[in-house]
Amino acid sequence: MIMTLRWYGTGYDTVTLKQIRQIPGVRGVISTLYGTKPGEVWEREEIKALKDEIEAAGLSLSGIESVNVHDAIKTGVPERDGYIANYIETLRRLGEADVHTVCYNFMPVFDWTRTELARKRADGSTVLAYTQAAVDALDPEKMFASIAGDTNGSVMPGWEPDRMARVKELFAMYSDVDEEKLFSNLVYFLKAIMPVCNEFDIKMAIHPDDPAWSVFGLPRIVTSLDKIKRFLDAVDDPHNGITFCSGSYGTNPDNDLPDMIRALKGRIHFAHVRNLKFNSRDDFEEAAHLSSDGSFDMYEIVRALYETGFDGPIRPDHGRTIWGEVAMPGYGLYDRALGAAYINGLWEAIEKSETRK
Ligand code: DNO
Repeated sequence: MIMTLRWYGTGYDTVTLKQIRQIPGVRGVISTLYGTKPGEVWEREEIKALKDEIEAAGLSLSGIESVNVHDAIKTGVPERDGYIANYIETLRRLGEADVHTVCYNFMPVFDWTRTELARKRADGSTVLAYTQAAVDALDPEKMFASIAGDTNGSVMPGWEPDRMARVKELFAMYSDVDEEKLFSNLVYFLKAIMPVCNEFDIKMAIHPDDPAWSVFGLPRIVTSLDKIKRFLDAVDDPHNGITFCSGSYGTNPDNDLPDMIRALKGRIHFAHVRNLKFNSRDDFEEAAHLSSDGSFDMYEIVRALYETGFDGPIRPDHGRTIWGEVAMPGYGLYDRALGAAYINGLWEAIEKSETRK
């Protein structure tokens, strides 16, 4: 595995490359051109500038999170073909720049959904949290306003204000898109992009729906092992793979995380490793990465990745906000650095105990 940290880019992130370089074992960053909009073709010069800046800091650009998919592709309207052509061109340019891992999602309207961005835990840290009751009671158009006050001035991925201003229009676009239609639109998209992925060895890593069930009645199709297997089989190419995000699949306690990792051997191209603490089935909060702080067995998760020969980029995921840091919720430096160190520790211990047998 290659240990990485997500980095939004100079001007967007409160964390610097210099700081990331000092986290033991972190070799690369996962980044994006944060200023681009879904559907745009990425400029070669901008890709190069991003890569050069990262490499000048002694790190590598280990993958892109995300090249976002335009709503026309997700909804399957006739304009999708033009947007798919743009997506293919962006992939070509990334391939030419030697980028081989691309994360994206196929969630309608909202990317990940949380109902609180700063829930206080007993240790005084603040974390992202989700309560189903809050979602049920909320008008989706007010979703953004309800959390906007806690973003610490950052633009949250998937929650860009101009996108949120169009929420009503977005819901209308998806009004006749059910799970089957969304699924076939995903398959159509993947079939179209596989040739360029093969040409440049680009591993596509779909991010799961978070939480792993329908919110506001919108369809969700990347939530469980059966559903993943269905779309991996529909486009049976090793470049069609997944981001294994423990915190997203883990929102549904019926998902056995280590078991899923084993079943998806070879098709996991990127790993997001984090822990959640369940207060009830309908209420969870993000915890420190350490197993005992939450509800997941992080040792078993990392062990399953190790045993299946996972060699792609991995990153600690959302951290708690601690030590007075002011950062994008979930994406501060301190707790993610602790997470990276912890995952590295688990990996080293597993590797040594396996190779010394
Ligand atoms: C949240 C992230 C997601 C993820 C996208 C991938 O923190 O895990 O925003 O990056 O869904 O496209």
